[in-house]
Amino acid sequence: ATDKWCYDSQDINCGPAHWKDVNHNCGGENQSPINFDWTRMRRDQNLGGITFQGYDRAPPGMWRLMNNGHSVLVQLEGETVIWNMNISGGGLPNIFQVLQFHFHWGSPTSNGSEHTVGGNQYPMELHIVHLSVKYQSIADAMKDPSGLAVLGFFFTIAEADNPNYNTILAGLKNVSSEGNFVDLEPTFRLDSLLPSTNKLTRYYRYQGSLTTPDCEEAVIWTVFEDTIPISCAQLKVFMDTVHFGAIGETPVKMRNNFRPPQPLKNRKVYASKD
Ligand code: SG4
Ligand code: ZN
Repeated sequence: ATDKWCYDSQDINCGPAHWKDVNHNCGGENQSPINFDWTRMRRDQNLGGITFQGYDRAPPGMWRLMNNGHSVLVQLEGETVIWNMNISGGGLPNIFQVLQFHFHWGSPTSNGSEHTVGGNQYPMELHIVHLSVKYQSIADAMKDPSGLAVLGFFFTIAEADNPNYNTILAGLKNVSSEGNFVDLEPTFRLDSLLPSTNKLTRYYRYQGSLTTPDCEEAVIWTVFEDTIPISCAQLKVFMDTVHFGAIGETPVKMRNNFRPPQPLKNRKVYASKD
């Protein structure tokens, strides 16, 4: 076994088909992402609205934008618990604190979401990763099927730029290589990055995993139907500005950093009550 993995499906040494050799979790029974297929979903009347706490104010500290070699992520600096940004309700078994958010995208000629709906892929997908208040660290939470809650949002192409993404887009030039990071002015609210509907009541729910090795089956997934608008030009900034690989390595544009849908196997997928 090797610990090297990559997104290139053509690469038999490190591509997604090889991830189960990096960690056997990646060949497990509850892997993510999946395709959402209406014929295999059931509506659950207990899946009402999710309560978002602290999403509606600029955080009291810095957002840190980082290139981890697989994605760009934005992490809350310092003790996340004191930020008091969390989600609860909507059938979640606990309160889950915001840890970080990141993106998966495609190329100028192909879409790049991880989840798909009726076989259709979207241009980009946002993941907001939350940690159960039962745990102090992500490492502890990884052993519990309800340790993490990740919210997924799809992007759709719009004519106009989405100005709420300007701070992040402007920061990308500072995280061009793996390991780069930059602190962003914490002027934006997390909810400004989300779909502009005021009630996010339409979503899919299932039990799954992290979508990168070690593919731990510790995630309650919630993927929303309402989408986030972004312009082609803005999407191109992700595709052209950040790279796989550290400084000194041959820079390869970070594109197509998504895992393809995994078999549903014995799982049930639920649709929210609305
Ligand atoms: C991305 O590579 C994130 O940057 C990772 O965040 C994240 O890992 C990984 O995706 C898997 O998360 O929501 N797609 S996902 O299932 O959150 C973790 C970090 O490396 C552990 C911090
Ligand atoms: Zn992700």
